[in-house]
Amino acid sequence: MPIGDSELILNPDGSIYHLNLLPEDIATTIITVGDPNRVRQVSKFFDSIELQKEKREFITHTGHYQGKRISVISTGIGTDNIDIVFNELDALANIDFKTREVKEKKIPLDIIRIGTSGAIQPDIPIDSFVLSASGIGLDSLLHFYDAGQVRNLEMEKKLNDHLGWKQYNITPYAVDADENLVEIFSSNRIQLGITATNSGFYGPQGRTLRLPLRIPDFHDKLASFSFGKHPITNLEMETSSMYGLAKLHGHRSVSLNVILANRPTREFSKQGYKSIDNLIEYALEKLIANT
Ligand code: R1P
Repeated sequence: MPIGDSELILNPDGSIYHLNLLPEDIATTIITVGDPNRVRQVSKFFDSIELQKEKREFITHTGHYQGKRISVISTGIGTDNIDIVFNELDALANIDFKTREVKEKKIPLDIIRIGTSGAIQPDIPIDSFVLSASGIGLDSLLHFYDAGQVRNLEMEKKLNDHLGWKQYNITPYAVDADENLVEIFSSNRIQLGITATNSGFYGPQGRTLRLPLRIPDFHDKLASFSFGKHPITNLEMETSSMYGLAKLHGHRSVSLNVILANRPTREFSKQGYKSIDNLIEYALEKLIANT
């Protein structure tokens, strides 16, 4: 059955609705960044750029870095945008836009997030790097998909028993990163941890400006959880849903973050752009050496 016009939405030029891209516009190795300005910050390292397209917050540059074709695309902020970006990237790779049928032979993508995040453990230095071995979703995105087979149900159970947040109608999900990509991007320069993702920056990450919060021990509960070798190291807004949607579609995904804020020590980076540059260079180097 062809996928209907209202479900797979194409623009008049045949490009996919939000990303504004044609199937040939993307590489099979894709770097995602939250901030649209960060696309330029990544592609400035490329040897050549063959394509630049954009619509809304979704900017894409495709080019070559040391012989490897790479696309870098901005997702904007949050898991709602990750839903759009990951579904549309998969459609570009695995749906025939002419027949509107899913292709028989699937093309797997490698999707690497280069993001920024706040640490919730006091000993994680500002400007250091964290690699998310797993993502914990305080957001609800994955609950809308039949995702039982890609979730880490053992971690979920332990976490939900530990948090006891059912009283607030919060039931986090957990998904692991792709194991091969974790290995590829690991080194003594990057700390492995569990990343908690939520659908907001202030209350949903335990920040108070003027509004009182509902969960008094939000950070303490998260920071005192560990599973296997790792504690929850950091909070941001994309990783859990990336891991879930990548696995469901048969793609590999890993999330790397620069720690710009340390929440327990109340510090914030004074050299954010430079530290992000350092993580971009680190990620590109690992990508070329190992994939
Ligand atoms: C919030 O300021 C944004 O920054 C972090 C959060 O996950 C959220 O998207 O990541 P990026 O810098 O990649 O956008």
